[in-house]
Amino acid sequence: MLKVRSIFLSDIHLGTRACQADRLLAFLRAYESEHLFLLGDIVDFWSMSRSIQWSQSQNTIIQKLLRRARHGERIVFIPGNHDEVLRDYIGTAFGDIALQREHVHTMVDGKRFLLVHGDEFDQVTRYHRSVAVLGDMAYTMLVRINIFLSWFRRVFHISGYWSLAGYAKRRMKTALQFVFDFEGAVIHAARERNLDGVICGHIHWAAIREVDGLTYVNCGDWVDSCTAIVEHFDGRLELIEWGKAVQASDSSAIIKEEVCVS
Ligand SMILES: [Mn+2]
Repeated sequence: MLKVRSIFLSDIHLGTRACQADRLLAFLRAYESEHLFLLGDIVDFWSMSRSIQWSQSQNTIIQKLLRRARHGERIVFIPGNHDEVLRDYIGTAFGDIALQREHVHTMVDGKRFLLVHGDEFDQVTRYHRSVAVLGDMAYTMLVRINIFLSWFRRVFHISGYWSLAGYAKRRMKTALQFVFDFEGAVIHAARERNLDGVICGHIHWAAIREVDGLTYVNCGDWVDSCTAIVEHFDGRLELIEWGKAVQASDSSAIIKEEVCVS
């Protein structure tokens, strides 16, 4: 078990077929922390209003998180747009997990980061809800096609990691400047509050990068890329690409998952 100071996770989308619960469980078994931040879209109530896909592994994730909180790991849950119904419970606790609208986290080196989900900075989600829901359904479809393609690539021994949803997002980003410059908007919010950076989720695109002198960090997601951010005890932030790390070793994982969630 690797001990880190903090773990940042977002966009797990429990309750959907695409949620990579087994991989997340493996990650949670590998990393232990003092602080664990859940930065939104942890439970996907949007998708569950269409159909619920809740597997045993997804239960185990909830149980593990509650147990970790009970045993002294500090867990803060900031709801996102897919779990916005939980925003009504801001200020209360779920087990030992504190629900907050946002949070300022002080790193070991004294730098202060704004923690948010990020949908409030995405003009489409904020002002064009029907477009956002449609986009969400298209994305779900893309992830499903990708599961099939991964299977196809494995069966025909095509090696290497490749993600259709990731590819589509990269193409969209260049074409549309990804919905009115999401990064710029969150960085602007952090700067206005005199903070050193921001850690968010929402766009399913993990990153650690400097933007205009501040640090932009995105946790990515657990439906496609399987990424997390950790803060080490020396203050170093690391992007863990669990999807790539286990791609070679768990060749049957996706198929197993298909069986267990359906
Ligand atoms: Mn979101």
